[in-house]
Amino acid sequence: MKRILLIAVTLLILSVPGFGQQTVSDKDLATALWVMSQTMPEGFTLDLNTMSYPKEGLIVAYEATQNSFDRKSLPAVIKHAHAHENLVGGWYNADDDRFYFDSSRSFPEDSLAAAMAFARENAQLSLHVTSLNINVRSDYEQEDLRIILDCDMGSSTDDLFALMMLYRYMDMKRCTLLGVVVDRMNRANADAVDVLNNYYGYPDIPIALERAGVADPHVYIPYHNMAYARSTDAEPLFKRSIGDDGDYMDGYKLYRKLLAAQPDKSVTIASIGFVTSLARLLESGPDEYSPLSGVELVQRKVKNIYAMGGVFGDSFEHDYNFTAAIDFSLKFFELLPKDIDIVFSPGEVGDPLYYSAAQIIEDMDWTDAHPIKWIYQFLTEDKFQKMWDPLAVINAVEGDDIFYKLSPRGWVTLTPTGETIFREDPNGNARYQYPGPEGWSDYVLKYIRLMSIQH
Ligand SMILES: [Ca+2]
Repeated sequence: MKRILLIAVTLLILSVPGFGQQTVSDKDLATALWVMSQTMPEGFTLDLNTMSYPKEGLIVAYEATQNSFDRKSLPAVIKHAHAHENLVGGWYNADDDRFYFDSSRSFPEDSLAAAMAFARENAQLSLHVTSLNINVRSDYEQEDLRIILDCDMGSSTDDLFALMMLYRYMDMKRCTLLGVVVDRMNRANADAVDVLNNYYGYPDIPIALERAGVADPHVYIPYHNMAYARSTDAEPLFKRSIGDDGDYMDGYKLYRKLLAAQPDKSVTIASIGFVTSLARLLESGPDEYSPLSGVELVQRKVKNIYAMGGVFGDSFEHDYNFTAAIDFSLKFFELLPKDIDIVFSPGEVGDPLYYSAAQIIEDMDWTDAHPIKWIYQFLTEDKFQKMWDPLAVINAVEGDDIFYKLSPRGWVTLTPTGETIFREDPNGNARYQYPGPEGWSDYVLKYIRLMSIQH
């Protein structure tokens, strides 16, 4: 009977719009919050100003109210909330079967970097994204992560999102993007990367182009003209650092230049396209940047490789990235030093990550002139492209086994017909990502979307 009464009190309090704390005593509020904890196992955020549940916001708890999990703790939580943002969060922790209360702060959803910095200052494990209803981990180690992105920009749109995620990770100081190798032969594809570098605020990141790679790869979505988009006044829509007369280094040359300048075993390569530039790097000899051969340089400087590619599950479809340039790929597999870890994100893992054109345009509605949005508005219909490439970037930055599981260690060999064959061995250098369980793809897609809405 008492419980029913409490619920009634809570519902009464919450059902009156604008029923502010002036008219609800802190004692009643504590009662209401306690009832909510008993009846809302999914958790809640309550704005004490309006007595309503916010529909948006990155919610971060204050460290000061950490470990408030019983009814006695509520007055202190409410007091702290009144002195700060008047926001109280509640969440159930299945690990210890307790419901925790926090005084919280809300950041705009496009301010992830600021919210993340605050969460880390406050020793929080995660922050809550209200509109997407997901929690994002904030207790990561701040590593000195140095990444080279090797992409086939210009064929599929997932490369755009992989690069976008790297800029966002840099906003959060989670990595340094040393350079972008465009493993495609048309300079327009490098110009597109130049546009993205500028758009996302990193105009000086070096870009290189492959000039002896795959001659005529299949293009799923042609967007190489994005770099030359013009407004109705015929003005260039997007800024570039490298003008039409400017030049790009060869892919393998930029690899050599960047690797030579880095500490030993410090560079992560995210390979989300062909491996032609990597093969040419491994075949290269000493030059003005390093007296080492390509193999020696990679062995000394590279820490690990995260590659989108490979087929290890039940699918009979051969991988695209390796088969499109099989001779280069065979060379890459042959020459890659065996002590360098390589993690594959097979196509089937990314297959459920469908980010629709309509959703992309909506998520980027905060600006008119956006290079990725422009592609979806003017160059392509929805071709049901999946977000395969961001997985390799996410794994590279977030760490192994965080965004679901990797296989045991083993060795991967590539056959001349493009099959990737995995042989388990605890001493092997290779692992591959397993397809996620139910709900996983929904989470990952929302995570990518969260990055899209940042600005
Ligand atoms: Ca790609």
